[in-house]
Amino acid sequence: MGLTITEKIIKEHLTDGTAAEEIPAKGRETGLKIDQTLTQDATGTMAYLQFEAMDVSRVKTERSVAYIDHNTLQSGFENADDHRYIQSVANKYGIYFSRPGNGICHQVHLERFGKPGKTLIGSDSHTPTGGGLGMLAIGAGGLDVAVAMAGGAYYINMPQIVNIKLKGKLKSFVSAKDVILEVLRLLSVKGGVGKVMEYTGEGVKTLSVPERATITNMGAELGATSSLFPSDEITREFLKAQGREEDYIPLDADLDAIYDSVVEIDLSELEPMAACPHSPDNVKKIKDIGKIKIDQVCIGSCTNSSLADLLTVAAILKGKTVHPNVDLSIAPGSKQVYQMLAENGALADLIGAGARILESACGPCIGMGQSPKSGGVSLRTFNRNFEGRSGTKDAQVYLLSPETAAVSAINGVLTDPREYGKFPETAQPEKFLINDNMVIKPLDEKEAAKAEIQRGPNIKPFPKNSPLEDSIKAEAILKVGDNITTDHIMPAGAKILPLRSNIPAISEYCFTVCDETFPKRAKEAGGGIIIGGANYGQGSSREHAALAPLYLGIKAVVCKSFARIHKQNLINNGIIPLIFKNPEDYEKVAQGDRLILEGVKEKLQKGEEFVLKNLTTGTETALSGGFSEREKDMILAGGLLNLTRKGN
Ligand code: MIC
Ligand code: SF4
Repeated sequence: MGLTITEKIIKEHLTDGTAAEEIPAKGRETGLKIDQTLTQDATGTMAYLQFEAMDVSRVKTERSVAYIDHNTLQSGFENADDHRYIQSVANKYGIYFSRPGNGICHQVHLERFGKPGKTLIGSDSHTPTGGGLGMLAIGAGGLDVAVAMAGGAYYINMPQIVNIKLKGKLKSFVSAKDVILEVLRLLSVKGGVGKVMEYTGEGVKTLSVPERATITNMGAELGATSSLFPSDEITREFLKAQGREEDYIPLDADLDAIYDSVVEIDLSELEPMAACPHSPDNVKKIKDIGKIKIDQVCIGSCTNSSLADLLTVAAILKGKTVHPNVDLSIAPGSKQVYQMLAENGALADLIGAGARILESACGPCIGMGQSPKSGGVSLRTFNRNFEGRSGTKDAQVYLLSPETAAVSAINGVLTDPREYGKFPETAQPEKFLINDNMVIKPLDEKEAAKAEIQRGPNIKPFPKNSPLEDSIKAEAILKVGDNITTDHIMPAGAKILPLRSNIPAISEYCFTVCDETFPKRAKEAGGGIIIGGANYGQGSSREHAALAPLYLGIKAVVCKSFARIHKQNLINNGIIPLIFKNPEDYEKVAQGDRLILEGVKEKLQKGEEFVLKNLTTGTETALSGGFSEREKDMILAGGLLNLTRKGN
């Protein structure tokens, strides 16, 4: 039987005693050997505190890289303290350190480190960007990344594999962003949960590596475990242009590979589209949305900040002026992109048109500046438009391509870029500018033994959980609806992000997007149970969306379904995630009801159904867990760190 690309990579990386030729059954928990890891600073501090607690002298991966790209606005000592801490850990433990200014982790990793056929996990949900190079790249919680750095396996449930078959060629002014927006329109933000999206077909040959990476990047918005493209001659050309042709291997699905489902997309039929507020799957054609007045345009983020993207933007803006009512900001994805734009003059075209040029970092994508005006309409080439994420609660954020963003910035209204006229073709370089002077190599083992870790006052200890209680009696402290994101649970932005290393302080903002009183109420009640709808915890990999509720005393989350990374983060930290067996039972619990779960340990161990008794209404509701043996042990111990300590 032929194999898919995903199965080929998984087969090469099985760790859990499965015979090498066997492909694990769908849904089975599967341990993978991890070749590469990446962290970013907003999740990295926690990941490295956890790594330090594991008492390993050096990372065991082929390549681990620590990036500083999220918390780059230093309006107090906090972020700078965290950067220094991460740099000192990287130095000591064999991790490459990408300095602030070197760029967004996913863009830099694609350019300088990613390799076809390898496994990569990163403490950031957009790690699947690496799938553009034919790697199996997966977003994970910081603790999972710490375990992988220490040589441990990373566990996934053997995914369904969806074949997205591309044919035809994109027309002018239609871009890779429109491809992934189409996939989101077809499949929704829950459509990828438990799945890997594999792109095949003749259309693949028409897409460059950065275009492929835009598509795999936003596979995160489908909730997919990963997304990937074959590794082919286009991959070889890209790696060669990055001066690392030796990293190339060809990788493709077998002709008789069997997929769980197939989605066909004709690239030549796509039109410019946008994801409308407030969800990446609320996708419409630009021409159907109409010429709405806009206040802001932001170009950049790990989705659309490649050299090719910004050269096109520069060509569109050359000799023009940004509309007087529009604020345009541009953040090149990496130092390589930035310097090349500078050297070929495109940067001058961007500046000349009136763009506000930002540093190479996440910036406005995570609310680190550039929040729109009250009720402002902001067009962004980013990947997430969740309510409030921009830093302005009532802003209306649209996600779209660099072409649509640039043309609209000139016109002051949302514009179908095809109205611009002739597409300004740009020449792509045969060689990228290679200068890794902003990547610091770690110390050798002898030197490392003497190196000190620098810990600033912003870094507070990691919250500890106690082993699972047999009876959980608590209030339904909060009830929320479907598609709650980690930006609802633990908001980010310039004000809150500097508290990422200080769980007691950051907890004061937990769920405040939904309910300002939540942290206070939870503390007064001594914790509680959270009731949620479908796809609870979609979005980022931030562990803080588990750590802050843990700190506030949350014992269990009961909902209709979970997003993959968040569910894992809850388990890793000893909060039990349970699912309504019958989704309609969601209606049987109201916020404030007194609830009790009894015989929890035995039911967990035996894999039995849980019963949620509602002491306020007298009703009973069946809940399921569906945990693997490994997950059961983690929940019983009160989290993975407790379990590791117990094992020692
Ligand atoms: C995001 O895009 O939401 C982030 C910020 O990159 C997160 C990580 C974080 O919260 O630190 C992600 O995608 O995982
Ligand atoms: Fe950074 Fe935005 Fe990408 Fe997250 S989605 S890694 S915040 S650029």
